Amino acid sequence: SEPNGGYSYEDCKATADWLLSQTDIRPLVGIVCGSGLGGLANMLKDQVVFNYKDIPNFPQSTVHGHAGRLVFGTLKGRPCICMQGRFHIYEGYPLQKITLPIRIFKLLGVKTVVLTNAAGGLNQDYKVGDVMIIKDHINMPGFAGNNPLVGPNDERFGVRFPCMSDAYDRELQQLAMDVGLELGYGDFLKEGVYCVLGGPSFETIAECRMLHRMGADAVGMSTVHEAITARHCGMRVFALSLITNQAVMDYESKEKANHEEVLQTGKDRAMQLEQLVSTIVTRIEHS
Ligand code: 6GU
Repeated sequence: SEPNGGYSYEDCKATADWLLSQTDIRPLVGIVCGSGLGGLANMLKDQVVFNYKDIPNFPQSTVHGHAGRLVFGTLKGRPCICMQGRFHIYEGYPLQKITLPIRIFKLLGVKTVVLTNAAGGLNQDYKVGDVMIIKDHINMPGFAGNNPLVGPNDERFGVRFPCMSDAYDRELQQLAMDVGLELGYGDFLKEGVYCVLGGPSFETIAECRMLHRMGADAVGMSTVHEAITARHCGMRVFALSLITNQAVMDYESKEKANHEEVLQTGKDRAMQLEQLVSTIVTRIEHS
């Protein structure tokens, strides 16, 4: 293992080759299901399922609301892979462990990564149940040196200093907006900036106010590390946040952020999110 606690290219390759030996499905799209959004994986047909504990090198998932399964299958005939349950900083994993599945996606042949998450709304125009197309991110842990690419760089994955000004594919954002409007989701479809924090405590009122003034529209505890890792190794990235609760911004408010509300909002919007993501996936073109 590498000095940063990460995995070598050979480690990733061994896991990818093991998976490829277990299934004939060759996914072009990799989907990561956020908290309460695991239903996305259930849409796949002809499923080949692996529990994380049975996959060589794979970390285990510890959070309620995250299943811990890797699902291969097809979505309207398109070969896909779905992570049902992701890994988070607050579980105590190093960032290189959190992002290992993204590199495995790459070595499986995935071209486009679709990331989903549950997030708190900072933008005052957002309501619970809104779906935000992520157009950009603020990597707060990165400001303190916590970036998944810290450590020796293996050029077989990508360059030492990858560009992030085009992290979220603009064509896919437009496609998502088009699809969302066609499906009649215009009233709750937004686009904005996602800010990641380490968690697991939710933000204070002062922190929410600060993040909002910095330009963040939503706050969460995932996705950004995966997006960085995916862009580093040349995959296209599309990401969505389900606004599961309003971040508390004033001292008069009686609201309190909690995981139950996050999961409930996920359930309430599950059907529309599944429709949105599956329709987007079937319209992604791979040259
Ligand atoms: Cl309010 N904050 C964070 N950091 N993550 C969340 C959230 C809030 N709501 C859902 N996930």
